[in-house]
Parts: sequence; structure tokens; C-alpha cells
Amino acid sequence: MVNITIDNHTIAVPAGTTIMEAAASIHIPIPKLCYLKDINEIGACRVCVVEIEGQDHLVTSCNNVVEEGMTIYTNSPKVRRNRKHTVEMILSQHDAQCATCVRSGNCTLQTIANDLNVVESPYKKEICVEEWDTRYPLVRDASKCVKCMRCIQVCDKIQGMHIWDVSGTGARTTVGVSGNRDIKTADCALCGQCITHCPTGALRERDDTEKLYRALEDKDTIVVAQIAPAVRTAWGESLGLSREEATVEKIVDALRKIGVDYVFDTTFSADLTIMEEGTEFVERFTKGDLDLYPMFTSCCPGWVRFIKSQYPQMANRLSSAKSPQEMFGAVMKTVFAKKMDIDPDRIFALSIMPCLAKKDEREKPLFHGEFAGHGVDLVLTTRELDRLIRADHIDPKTLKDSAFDAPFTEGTGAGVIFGATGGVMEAALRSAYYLITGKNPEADAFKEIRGVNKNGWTEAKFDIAGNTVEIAVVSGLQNTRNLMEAIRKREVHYHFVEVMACPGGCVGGGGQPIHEGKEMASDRGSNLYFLDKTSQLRFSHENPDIKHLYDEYFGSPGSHKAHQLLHVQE
Ligand code: HC0
Ligand code: SF4
Repeated sequence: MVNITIDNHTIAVPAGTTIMEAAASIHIPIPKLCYLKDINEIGACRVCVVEIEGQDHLVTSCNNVVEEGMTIYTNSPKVRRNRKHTVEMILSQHDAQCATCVRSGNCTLQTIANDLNVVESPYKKEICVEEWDTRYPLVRDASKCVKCMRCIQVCDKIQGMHIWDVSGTGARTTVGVSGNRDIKTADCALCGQCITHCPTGALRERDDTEKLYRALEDKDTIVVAQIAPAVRTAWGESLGLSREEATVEKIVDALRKIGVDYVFDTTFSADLTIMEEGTEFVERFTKGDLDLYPMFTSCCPGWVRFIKSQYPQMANRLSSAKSPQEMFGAVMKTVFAKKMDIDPDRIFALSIMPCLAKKDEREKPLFHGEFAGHGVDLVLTTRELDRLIRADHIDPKTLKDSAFDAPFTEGTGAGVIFGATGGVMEAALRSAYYLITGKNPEADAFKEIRGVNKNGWTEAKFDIAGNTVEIAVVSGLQNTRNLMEAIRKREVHYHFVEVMACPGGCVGGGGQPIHEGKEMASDRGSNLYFLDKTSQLRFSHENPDIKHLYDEYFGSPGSHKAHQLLHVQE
């Protein structure tokens, strides 16, 4: 142990503890702007400086460790002056248009400036302006960048994509797309992790809310919405609702109040995906088609972008099943349109997703008979949903539980867990077991693959009717790259692999509410497993609305009709 004094408190902490951690252990919070535990510990912003007795220079507390006998001051006059000066300098290069910023109220720079009582900007403003095509799903505003380097570090260390880089020195230091590339051609996976780790409004999603308002204004248009599994775990976080209060049924109420005509649950089409993907897996598995092993899940568009750009030679191993979002869109423009006797061109299909890459996935065309267009017309993130609710001045506390619409009302627990890492695999195995043996397994038979594996991937073997099924589950793109290399070098062998681009799966998606310095995926994932545990139905193949859809329209999973609408035609 190391003995130190912080602000006149004498404590002993383990060797290797940083000054910031030591202070936090006795409830002395030190302000910080760039620091992110295990990701960005470079002391770039210098907001976290402290004074050490006997030393002339202030030191950054995030990346300096305690030494025996150190006497530390976190709020001496020198520290106070220096910190305030630093923040004033940062503000001199920051376009502080807080009234029109998506991060207002949830911006680390705003909080620190307010906390330090910065009430005027004494320095001349020198704002960096940079061209950016704001039609791209990922938007960067250089005038709000504080050069904290978090985006670079998250994209490098967690996602292994190296999209951002720093250029210039001193006051001219700036962050941009690496190698002078254009973001549109830089192989960005659109996972959005750089956005959720940005402390300011320098990175954000393209705001598409106006497109919804235009559709709502048009009296001829019928707006149908779907809500993704992971949205229910997070939408209430920035609206002041507790987890218990923030039910998915209240989102249904909110969307109806906003003017949406029909509201459905993506868990319904997650069940449909399981029927198609599970059938495809059982076919590949029983044929022993080794060339196509492992079969990869295909529902995460960040991962699909990744494999197509990084491992194109393995892209043929993706399941051909469309994602639940796309299956839902296809069903809307065909089965639903026919059932309601409406022209599919009048249907405007909206998705509420925890994801940025879904905005790109929806661009895929859909052709069916006379219809040529898209299954999904608009994707809004969970954050945009929250902004819609606030914009209409809906008091979240007054929302009531409201049921999903018919005829696609039911979603099972298996569909709900799609939003957490391992969930798609678990749901698929539950139904694959049934397809192979004709019997249901225990609903929790495959639970060992649950949970966020931060540094690697999870593998398991299961016996199904005397056959061993070898599977792997991974989330986060650097982990994924490591797994892909092991597969490529034949160091590992699996039949079926689930990949989610965002750490922890969609619950940790790039479109979810942002919490400074906190990773929420684990908590949100546990919530989905709780919802599964308490569901009446826990097997996709038992969803009565799915059975009905096959009886009435598709015939059986993997049928010609199903392939036309529910699988990618490439
Ligand atoms: Fe996901 Fe999905 S589970 S990708 O994370 O498969 O975005 O929540 O909606 O489509 O269902 C996201 C979440 C989805 C899809 C589903 C899948
Ligand atoms: Fe990197 Fe993901 Fe951000 Fe693209 S969206 S720059 S891949 S972190």
C-alpha cells in the first residue's frame, strides 16, 4: 500500500493507483474531459490537473500514479486558476451553440464549464470549420471537436477500424478521417461507438426526425412503426424514467400520440428471422456443408459492412436471412398492405433502432410484383425517439401502457433477447433444437453463452440429438477481427457464429442514450434476459402470429415465397 494525503485526508491505496482513482475513493471527484477508463488515459485535455507539494508543475491525475508520501491538492488556488484557464482556452476553439446542439444538457464540456463557473469567454474565438456531407448517417462537426482523442481511441482499440486520426500540431491539431480519406469510402462500419464516446456534439447521427414529420403531415400516408428489442432497455434513461417505468408499451403510447398509425414490435420479425435462419442452419448442418462453415448471423448491419469490407472472401458464409428490421419492412409492404387493402406505396415504414448502421441497411431496395422501393422508409435512433417525445412536450410520466397493433402483435422472449450479445444464437438454438428433435429444449438450456465478453469471444458446444454443435459469440469489432483471423488460420472451428458490431450487442448500440464514462450494455442486456424469463412464450416457433403468417402466406420456412421476400438476393 502507498500512503498519501489528498486535500488534507491521509489514506493508503494500492500501488499503481492513479491520483484520480485515489481521490475518487474518498469521494473527491476530479473533473475530466478526455479521460475514459481503459480507453483514453492520455491526459490530453489537462482539465484533471492537481498540485503536488514540492513540484512546480501541475500534473494530470488520470495517468499519474500515487507515490509514497505524496501530498496532493485537487483545488488549490493554482489548480483552480489553471483549470479554468484551460477550459476557457478550449471554449475559444469551440462553437458553443448550445441552444441548437443535440448534446445540450448531456455535454461534458458544458457541464465542466458550468461547474467551473466560466461565465464569459475572455479569449478570441478561433473556430475550425470543415466540410462534411450531412447526408451521411454519421455527422462530424469540427467546430465542436475538443481534440480529446476519444473517437480515435474507441475506433482503434475497441473496434479496430482506425477510421479517425489526428493531424497538425499545437493549436492547429485536428481530428479527421485517417489517410485523408472521405468517410464514405473509409470502410467505417457505422457502429456509432465514436458518437457514444464523444464528450460533446462533435459527432452525432444524421437527424432524420423532419422526414417523419413530413410523412405524418401527408393525409394519404399510413405511418407504421416497428420498435427494436434493445430500444426498450434504454429509451427512458434520458427522459427521467426508471427501468420499471420505461416499458415498451409506453413507447407505443408515445408514438400514437405523435401521430403514428400502427405500432408493431421488431421482436415479432426477430421470431420470423429465427424461423428462416434456424431452418437455413439446420439445412447446412444436416448436409454437413463444410465449405459454408461457420454460418454467420447476418442481422447486424455494422457487422455485415465489416465482413464485406474486411473479409469479403468469407461473406458468402453469412446467413442469407434478412435482418428483423428488413423482414418487417418486407412484410409491411406486401402481406400487411394486402391484408389492409392499401397500396404499398402509401405505407411509410418507420423503424426505431438503437443503431446507426440501420440507417444505411434500410437503403436496400425491395422489389415485389409492381412494388419497387424500400421495406423500411426511415430509421430513427433511440436518441431521436427521445427527441421526438421532448419536441411534442409529452410528459413521459403520463404515458400509459398501450398494446401493439394486430395482426403482428406477439413477440417471444427469444425475439426480445436479440438485442443482447448471444441472444440471436440462443434464440436460434432453441428453435434449431426443436427443428432437429421435434421437441423443445429447456428454455434456458443454452444460457452459458449469455453476458458481455469484453476481451475475446465466447465458445460453446451443445449436443443436439447426438450431434455436437460448435458455436461462438462475439461482439465489438476488434474482438471480431481476432476471431476472424483465428477462423481464417483454422485455429478454431465452429458451425455457427453470432457477431454484433457493438460491444454487448444492440443494447450498447451507437444510437442509444449517452452516459458519460459509463458502459450500459451489461445492465440493459440483463433487462432483456429478465423480459425473456418472464415471457409467456420463449420459443420463436411457438409465436402464434408467426404460425399464422406461414399458414396464410409463406407456407413454410425456407419456401420459395419466403426466399423472395425474407432473404437477400445476391
Ligand atoms: Fe438489433 Fe436486430 S437485435 S440488429 O441489435 O437481429 O439495431 O435491438 O432491431 O433488425 O430484432 C438493432 C436491436 C434489432 C434487427 C432485431 C436483429
Ligand atoms: Fe469507427 Fe464505428 Fe465510428 Fe465508424 S462509426 S468511425 S467504425 S467507431
